[in-house]
Amino acid sequence: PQTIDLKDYKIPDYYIETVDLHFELGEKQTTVRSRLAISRYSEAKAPPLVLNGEALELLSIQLDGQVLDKKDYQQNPESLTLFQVPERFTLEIETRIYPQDNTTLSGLYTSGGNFCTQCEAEGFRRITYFLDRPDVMARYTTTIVADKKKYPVLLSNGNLVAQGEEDNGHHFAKWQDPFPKPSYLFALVAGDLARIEDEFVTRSGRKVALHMYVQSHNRDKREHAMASLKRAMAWDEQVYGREYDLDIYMIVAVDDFNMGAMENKGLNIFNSKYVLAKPETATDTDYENIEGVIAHEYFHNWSGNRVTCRDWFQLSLKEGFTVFRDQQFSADQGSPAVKRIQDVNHLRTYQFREDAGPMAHPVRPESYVEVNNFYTMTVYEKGAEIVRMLYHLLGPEGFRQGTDLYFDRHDGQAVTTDDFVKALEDANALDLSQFRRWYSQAGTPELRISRAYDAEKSTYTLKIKQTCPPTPGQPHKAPLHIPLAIGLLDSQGEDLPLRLAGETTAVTGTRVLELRQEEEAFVFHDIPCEPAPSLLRSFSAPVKLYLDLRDEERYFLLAHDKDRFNRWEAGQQLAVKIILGLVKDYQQGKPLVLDSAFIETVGRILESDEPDQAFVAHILALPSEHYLAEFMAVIDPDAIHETRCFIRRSLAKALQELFAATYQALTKTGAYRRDPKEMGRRKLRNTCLGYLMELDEPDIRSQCLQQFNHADNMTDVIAALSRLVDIEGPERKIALQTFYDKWQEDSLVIDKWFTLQALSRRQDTLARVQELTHHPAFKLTNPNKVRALIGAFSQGNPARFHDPSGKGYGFLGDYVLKLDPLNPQVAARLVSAFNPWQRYDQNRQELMKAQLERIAKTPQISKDVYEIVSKNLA
Ligand code: B3K
Ligand code: ZN
Repeated sequence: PQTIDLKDYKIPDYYIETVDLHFELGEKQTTVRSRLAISRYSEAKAPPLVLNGEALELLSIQLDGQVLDKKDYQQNPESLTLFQVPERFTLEIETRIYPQDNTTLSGLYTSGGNFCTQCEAEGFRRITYFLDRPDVMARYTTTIVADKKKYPVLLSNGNLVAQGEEDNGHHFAKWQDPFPKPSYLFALVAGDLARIEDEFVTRSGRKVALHMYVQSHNRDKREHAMASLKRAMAWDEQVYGREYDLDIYMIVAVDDFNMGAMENKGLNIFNSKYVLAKPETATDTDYENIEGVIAHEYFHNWSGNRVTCRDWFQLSLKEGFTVFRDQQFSADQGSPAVKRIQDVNHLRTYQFREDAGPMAHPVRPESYVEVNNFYTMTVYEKGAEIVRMLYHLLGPEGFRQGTDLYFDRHDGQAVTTDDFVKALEDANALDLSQFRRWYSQAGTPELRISRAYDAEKSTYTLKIKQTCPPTPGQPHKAPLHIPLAIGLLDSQGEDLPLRLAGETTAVTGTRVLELRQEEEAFVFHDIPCEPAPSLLRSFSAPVKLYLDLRDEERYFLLAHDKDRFNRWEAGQQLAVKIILGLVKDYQQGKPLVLDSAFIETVGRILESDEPDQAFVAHILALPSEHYLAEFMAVIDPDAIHETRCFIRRSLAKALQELFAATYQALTKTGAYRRDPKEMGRRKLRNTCLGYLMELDEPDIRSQCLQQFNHADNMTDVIAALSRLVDIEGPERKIALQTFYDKWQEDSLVIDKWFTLQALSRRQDTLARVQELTHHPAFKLTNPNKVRALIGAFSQGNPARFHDPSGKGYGFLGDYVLKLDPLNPQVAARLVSAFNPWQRYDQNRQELMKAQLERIAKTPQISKDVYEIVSKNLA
C-alpha cells in the first residue's frame, strides 16, 4: 500500500462547482447519475483529470453531452482518468452500486432495511467518481427516487425543493444545499422512519425546524437528544456567537455505524447509541455521552463545515477544536471539575499510551497509509488540549476575538491548523511561533520540577526542565511553549499572592506561567512561609509532571487545594504511589499491607460534607489498571489487577460500616430525576456498593441483587449487575438471565449485557466471551456488538486479555481476521489492542508478536489493518 505525505500536498488541478446527483434506490442495486460542472484551475498546462472511485460499476460517461469512448479514459480499481478535457465542461457519469452488500459501512449502505451514507473520510468515492478531497467544495443538488411504501422518508443535505410521485409506486424528493461543501459532508437517507419535530428560534429570529428520525419503536427515547440539541444551539450563540444557517436541521439514528456520529451538512447521521435514551434503558453516562455527541456534531456546523479542512492532515483543525468546544459545553451543563477529571483521565489513559507506542504521531500527522486510522485520541483529544492551551494563553476574551476572526476570515474555505493559529495570533498580537510545535511534534512532554524556599529572602523558586521522549521518526524534540497554571498554598490552604522578580504587583489565585526553554526558573517574592505547590492546575497542558511532593503535602492538597481538579489529582497521586509500592511487594511475594493513613483519608472523604457527590465518587475511585500500567517499565497486568483488588477489598473491610451507612443514607427519596445532584447521588451510592461487594458477603450480595431487581433506572441496574458478574455465587447467573429476558428486544441494552460479561474479573471470562460470539444477538457486521463484546474484552479487561497462555491474543487475532474482509475500519480498531505489546514481559511480547505476524502475512488484509500491524512490527 501507498503512503500519502503531507509534504506532497498540491492544490487541485480542477474544481467542481456544482454537483447534480440522481439516485435510484433499489433492493438489489442502486444507480447513481451525477452531473458535474468542472473547471480547470492550472492555466498553463492541461493535466489529465483523475477522479477517485472504488467499488463502482461504470455504466456511462458523457462530456458536454458526448458519450465518451473507452479510449478517452482509463479505469483503475481506485480511479478514473480522463486524458483530454477542456477548460470548463460538464461531465455526466452513471454508476451502479450495491448498498445492501456493503458491509464496510462506508459510502452508501443499508442498516435495518434503511439506506444511509457515511462519506468521511473517503466514502463518497464509493458512491460515484469524484474529486473526493476536502478542498474541492461544490454546491449539491440531490434527487432521490425510491419505492414509496418501503422508503417513505427521503433525505439529503440542505432544503427540500421538490417532491412528488412517479409511476410504479415510486416517489422522489429533491434537496438543494446552498452552502458549498466537500464531498465528505454529503449525506443521503431513505427509509421507513418516525419523525419527531421541534423548533429552535435563533437569536436573530430565524426559525429552524428540528427533525429527528428514529425507528418507530424508539419514539419514546428521543427527548433527551432533542433537548440537548437545543441547549447546544443556544450555547454556541452565547459562547461563540455562532448561529445555525439553514431552515432545517435533521438527525437520523441508525444501528449500524462505524463511529459515534457524523456532522453531514444539515443532516447528521448518528449511531443510535448516541441518540436514544430513556431512564429505564440508558445510564447517566449514556445521557452525558449523548449530550456531548449531539453538541459535538452540531458545533461542527461552524468548526468543520463552514470552515473545513484543506486536507486530512489538518483533521485536528475541526476535530480538536470541536472536541474542545463540546468539552466546554458539557462543563457548563454540570460540574466543570468532574468534567475535567473525566476528560483528563481519558486523555492520560489512552492518548498518553498512543503517544508512547508504535502508532505515535503528531496532532498534524505527516503521513498515512489509511486516513481512517488517524481518527485518533491524538488528533481528537490531544488536539483539544492544544486548543485549551491557547485558551489559557489568550484568556477567554482574547480567545473569543481569535475565533471570531478565524470564522470571519475563513468562512467557506478549506484551511489548515496553521490558519487557525494565525487567526488567534493576529487577533491578539501575540507570537505563537514556538507554540506551533505542538502540532508537529509527537510524544508526551515531561516536566521535572524542583522547588526551593529561601526563608531569609522570602523567595520561592521553581526550577523546571522540559523534555520529550523520542517517537517514531522523531528522535529529537525541540522545547515547547507550555502554559503551566499554578498556585502556592499557605499553611491555611489559601492561595498566596504571586509576584515574580521584576513585577510590581502580585497576582492572587491561579496564575499561568509560560514555559519556553528547556530549563528555566521562576522566582516568587514575598513568600512568608514554605508553601505547598499546586502545579499544573486544571491540567493546563497535556504533559507528565514529576515533582517529589511529600505524602503529607499531597494529603494537604487533597484536603485544601482551591483547584478542584488538583484536589482529585493529589488523591490519585497518593493512590498511584501506594499501588505501585504494593505491586512491587506482590511481585516479590511479600505480604500486602495497606497504609493506614490512606484508609483514614478515604474514611474522611466519605464523611465529608462536600456537596458535589460525583466529585467525591471520583476521589474515591482508584486509578484504572490501564492508567497504572503507564507507570511500569514492564507492565505486569496480574500484579496490577491483584494489588488493586486487594486495596479495594482492604478499604471495604476497614470502612465497611461507613460504606454501608453512606449507601443507606444516599437511598433515593422521591421520584426518579436526572439532574446533576441526583446523578451525583447515584454515582456516590453505587461507588459505595462497589466497595461493599468486594467483601463478597451473602448479605451484601442480596442487597446488590435487591438493587438490581428494584431499581427504576438503568444506572442503578448496571451498577449492581457490573458487580454481580464478578462473583461466584448463584446471584450472577440469575441476574444475567433476568436481564437478558427483560431486554432481549432492545439492542442497545443487550450491548451492555455483552460488555459487562466481557469485563468480568472471573477466570472463565474468555471462555464466556467466546461462547457469546455464538449468541444469536451477536452480529459481526454490527460495530456496536463487536465493540461491546470483543472490544470491551481486549481493551477493557487487561487482566483477562493478557492471560499468560496467550489465549486472549489468539482470540483477538481470529476476530481481526474474520472481521477485516467485512469491515476494515472496525478491524483496524480491534487490532490496535496490540499496540503496546512491547511494554510487556518477554513471554507476552512473543505471543502478541506472533499474532501480529500471523495477521501481517495473511493475503489481502486491508490497508487499514496492514498499516497498524506493520507499524507495530517495524
Ligand atoms: N467526523 C466524524 C468522524 C468520521 C470518522 C471517519 N472514519 C465524527 C466526528 O468526529 O464528529
Ligand atoms: Zn468531530
